[in-house]
Amino acid sequence: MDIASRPSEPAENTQVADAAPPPAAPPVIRREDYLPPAWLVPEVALDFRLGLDATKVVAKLSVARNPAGSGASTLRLNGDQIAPLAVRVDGLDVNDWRLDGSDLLVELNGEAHAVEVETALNPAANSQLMGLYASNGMLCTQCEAEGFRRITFFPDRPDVLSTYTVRMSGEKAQFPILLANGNCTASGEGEDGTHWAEWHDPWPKPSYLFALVAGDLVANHAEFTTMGGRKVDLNIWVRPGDEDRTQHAMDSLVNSMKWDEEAFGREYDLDLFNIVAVSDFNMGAMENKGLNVFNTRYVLADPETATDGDYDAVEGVIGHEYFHNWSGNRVTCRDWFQLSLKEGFTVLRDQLFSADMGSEAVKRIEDVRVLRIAQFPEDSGPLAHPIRPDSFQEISNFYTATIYNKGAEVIRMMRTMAGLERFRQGTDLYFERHDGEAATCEDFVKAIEDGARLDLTQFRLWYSQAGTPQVAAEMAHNGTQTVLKLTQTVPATPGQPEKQAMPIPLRVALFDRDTGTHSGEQLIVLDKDSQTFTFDGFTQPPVLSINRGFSAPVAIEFERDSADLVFLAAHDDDPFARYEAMQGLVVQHLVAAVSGKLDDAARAEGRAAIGEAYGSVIADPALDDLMRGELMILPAETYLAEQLPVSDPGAIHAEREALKAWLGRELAAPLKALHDRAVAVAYSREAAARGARKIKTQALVLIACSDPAEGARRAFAQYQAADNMTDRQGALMVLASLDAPERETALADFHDRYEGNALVIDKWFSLQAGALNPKVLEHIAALAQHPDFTMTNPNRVRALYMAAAANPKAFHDASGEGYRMIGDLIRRLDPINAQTAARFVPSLGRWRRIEPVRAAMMRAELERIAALPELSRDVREQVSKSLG
Ligand code: 0A1
Ligand code: ZN
Repeated sequence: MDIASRPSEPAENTQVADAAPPPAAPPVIRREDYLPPAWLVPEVALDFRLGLDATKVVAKLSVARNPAGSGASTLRLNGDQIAPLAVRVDGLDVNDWRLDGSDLLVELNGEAHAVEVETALNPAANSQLMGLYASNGMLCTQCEAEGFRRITFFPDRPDVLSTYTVRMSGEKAQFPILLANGNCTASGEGEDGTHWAEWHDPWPKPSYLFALVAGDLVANHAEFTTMGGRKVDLNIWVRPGDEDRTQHAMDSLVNSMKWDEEAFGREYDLDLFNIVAVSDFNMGAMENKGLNVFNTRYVLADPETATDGDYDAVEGVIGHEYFHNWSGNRVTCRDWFQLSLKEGFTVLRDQLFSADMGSEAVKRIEDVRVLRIAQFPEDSGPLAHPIRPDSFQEISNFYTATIYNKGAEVIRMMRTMAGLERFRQGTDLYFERHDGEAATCEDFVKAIEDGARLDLTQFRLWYSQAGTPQVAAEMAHNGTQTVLKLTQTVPATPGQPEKQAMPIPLRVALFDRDTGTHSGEQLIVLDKDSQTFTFDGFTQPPVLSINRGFSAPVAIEFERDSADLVFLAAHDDDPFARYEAMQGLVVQHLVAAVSGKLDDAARAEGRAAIGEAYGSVIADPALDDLMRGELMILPAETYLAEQLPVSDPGAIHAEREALKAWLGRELAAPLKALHDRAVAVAYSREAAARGARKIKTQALVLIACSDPAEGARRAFAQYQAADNMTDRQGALMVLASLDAPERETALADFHDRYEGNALVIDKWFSLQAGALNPKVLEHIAALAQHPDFTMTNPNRVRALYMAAAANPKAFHDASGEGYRMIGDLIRRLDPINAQTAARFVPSLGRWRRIEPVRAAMMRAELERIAALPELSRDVREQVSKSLG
């Protein structure tokens, strides 16, 4: 356990423990208070003597007064849970240093000095997984955002850029491989079975990009030659035995390197690129310069253990981290309020990359689905923040769907308005202007403005205003002209009661209902509260297709006949719009149903329209199966809840499940035929075979909803015949929700078959916790006691509890047991891993949008957490904002 979890005990490992309980309200850090650093650190040399439970660090900083700084003589070096064992200035021991909280302050008189600090760490006791920690016998680091200060005292802020030289030594048997950023410049044998290595990174970087890894690792090796002719050694390092599952990651890396040259003109800039997979990791992966550290789940993949979705995720995350080499590392952030500068842009880059590697249409639909499920609720809840926040208490809480995914959407809008060629001129200018700098979001917007020749004056509001704009559309037709009236409202969010109108680029097309065609798509920009747009050339009212390709991250409110949606679902030539029409059809129906607005006749009519559209999707020979699968996905319950000011999750769940069962009955024959057809397709990684696997499980889900016995029979057969994880997991997911004898047999088989494979055992936990089984809460409670469950591995915690929190049947159970379970988890996990614990708070924080009985129980859980005397800054911030 990390020392941070035992604040009252003496620091056995010399890490300092705070004796006092954390303050009730952690200090608020504000963007407007930014000041440049008084001191810079052009160079740093680190010496690590490595041990799993005792590591010694000597840091030598060459510091120089910042001409743009305040001129203060005090050098502030941030620290967190560490103590200075020795402090030297210009080679001499000094005693007049002070501690300010956990920061080390040293008075300096000259213009430049050499400052040396020694610290000692216990990586094995570091359960927070920030700073230097042990994972499966290896040592690794995680420094973003503020983890470097848990290793040594340093100006741990992204606008201090230094060149790093790292020496490390340790037992050769325990740590045969020694890695850090940049290139290995020397290595050798030491005494008593030790060895050492020296690494140098020529590129100045902020401390959050520092990394070190030591352990027993093997590499999949490849080479890449850049467009400028540089030969780059590529290595993907994993634990011995895992190397056979790294080829997809390697292919993805090579594709990423090539793609960034072609799409953005970005070339790699070192002779070596290392990726290391670790099994204990708080997030997905980390872009440390030349030494990316990855959660194993985004590296390891083979058909037997990884689904098609897992393969896509590996490709996307490998791309994302690689693209950070330019958008994040070469041009970094001035301060953490600018996080979306690197994250929003890099997410857009990884989305475009994945679209180019596979199906652009399917990728766009997937990205919008993620935005709606993860970001829309954030934007309409107590934790809403602009993509460039104005304040925070704990920066780790701001690695959000808003910063990442909405940030990407905002940049995508600039791209749409500029056109691809001019957007590229904008990004070229951005990289050229700011290479080697710590930049701001404003710098980015200005570069796009200048390079792409766009006026983004009003557009900057997208950076400062939170909340998802609602766009109400009304259409009138007078025989010759069609008038579209659009009205925007940006909802009030915490701290932002009043909003201004933002420019909203909308791709629109008007369809002639007789011919099923339109005369060309237009881009209109709604930039006032209310505006009308006039279209000629229609003798009868056309059918409006709006926000095609999801050109703006807004919610469109447009009352229309089901017949128009059925028309668009069948005829729209924009694949996203076709998906949107299907979604709209179901959303309109289910929202009316849960609002008690449907009598029997209206319900039957609504279902018939959905059934018709669904039937055409199943039958349409022009659709490929990947796209067919997208069109068959029903809107998520969280997205349905978003449509209502206050919702009853029980009613939403019941109505949605009833619709699934109805579809299963109504379309029984075509669904069975679809399943049979898909079962006959042999495994391959080609699009057609992946599409077949996707619709196979979708058909199975609906069959099982209407006819559980037939569903269990088919699912068990699919499970037994499976020669790949996509089919096996899909079948097991269906079985896990059923009360059938096959359920236990298949679950036991799955566990036996994959015992020891942590990523697959994670699936075993998730499938059960996410199941729509009547006994799901009992199952989760039993799984929490399972010998394979542990609170110290974030993947395992997420596998069980994130799946549970996302499962309406478990989380929103009318008893309130689901809320208690997540409340208990947060309390127990907080001392072990505060960052991961804080990620569970938003699910409870939605209470204001939930019907009163459940809302009271959710709120009570938050209050129970808030009442704890000792709480991390991470959880404290999320809970207090959720109650506030
Ligand atoms: N920059 C990484 C995300 C990341 C952030 C914080 C971390 O600390 C545990 C780890 C990773 C990315 O965007 O991929
Ligand atoms: Zn990132």
